[in-house]
Amino acid sequence: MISLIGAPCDAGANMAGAALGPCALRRAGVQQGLQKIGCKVIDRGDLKIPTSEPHVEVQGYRNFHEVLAWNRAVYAAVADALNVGDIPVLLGGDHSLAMGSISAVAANCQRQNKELRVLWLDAHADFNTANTSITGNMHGMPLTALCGQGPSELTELAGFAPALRASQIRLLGVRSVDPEERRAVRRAALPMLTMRHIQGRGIIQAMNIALSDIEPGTHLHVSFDVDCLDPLVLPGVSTPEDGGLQLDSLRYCMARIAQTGCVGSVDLVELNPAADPTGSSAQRAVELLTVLLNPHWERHVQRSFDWAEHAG
Ligand code: Z70
Ligand code: MN
Ligand code: MN
Ligand code: MN
Repeated sequence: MISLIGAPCDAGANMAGAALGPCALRRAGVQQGLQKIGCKVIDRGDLKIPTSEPHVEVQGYRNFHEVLAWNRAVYAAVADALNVGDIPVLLGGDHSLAMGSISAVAANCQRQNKELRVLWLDAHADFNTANTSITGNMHGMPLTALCGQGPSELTELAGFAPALRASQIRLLGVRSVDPEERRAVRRAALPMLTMRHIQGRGIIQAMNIALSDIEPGTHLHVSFDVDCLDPLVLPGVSTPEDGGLQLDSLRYCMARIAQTGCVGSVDLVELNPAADPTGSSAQRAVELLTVLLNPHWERHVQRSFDWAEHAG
């Protein structure tokens, strides 16, 4: 069973709008789309947070209290879904929410003695701390917190820290890294397939590398920041970056990931419906999610393979 969990939060983002994501994804038919391909889906509705002191910056972390409150709520909801054996699909909301969702996944994997891998599809590396960030926006910081850097309220959501080692992460589609963030990425040896890598090797090779050493039985968490797509394909984001993935390429990535049979949890984040009033961005995001979660991925993969081979 797939558990849809809405988290209308944009406290971690650079502008308002991502909080409209869950509503727009439902309007684009996320539940029906997944049911149509044969998934059982329960929509658990939107999370709420207690009203906290708003808009306070704590040691360089903007809106710290709201972001923390959202992540505690996300942690609890994702943990509940995993406990009953569901596949949680977090409908964001901005990408700071991945601290809560992946912390819950890491705690669950630890209890069940399962390997955990995180595929992070994103234009950005999201590997800032307050010290390296130019903006203070916490959607640029979730991976550092998960790797144990930052305030203990964030790093210890799982009950232990770090929730993740850098070697468990694969970033895909990156093309915007801040200068100090780049140094941190290198220091941590964070595995990253940038757009330059993908354009150089081709998408087939890039996915071979990204998925090369996944053992059967691994829990695969896919953190899908929709700004990994080219803004011409998906304009509805808060931080568009040129030179992103084309629709066919990402469809192929999603099909290859589905083919592992290991997808155990998903974040769908950073959709900003206010930046695309046509609603086509939400529809594209939903369509890609249905490729990722398709229980009949064999046919999809064959079709995408045909395409990818011709594209070279
Ligand atoms: C920039 C920062 C970011 C997502 C934008 C942008 C980070 N590196 N992350 N959108 N998902 O402000 O730290
Ligand atoms: Mn992101
Ligand atoms: Mn991003
Ligand atoms: Mn963004």
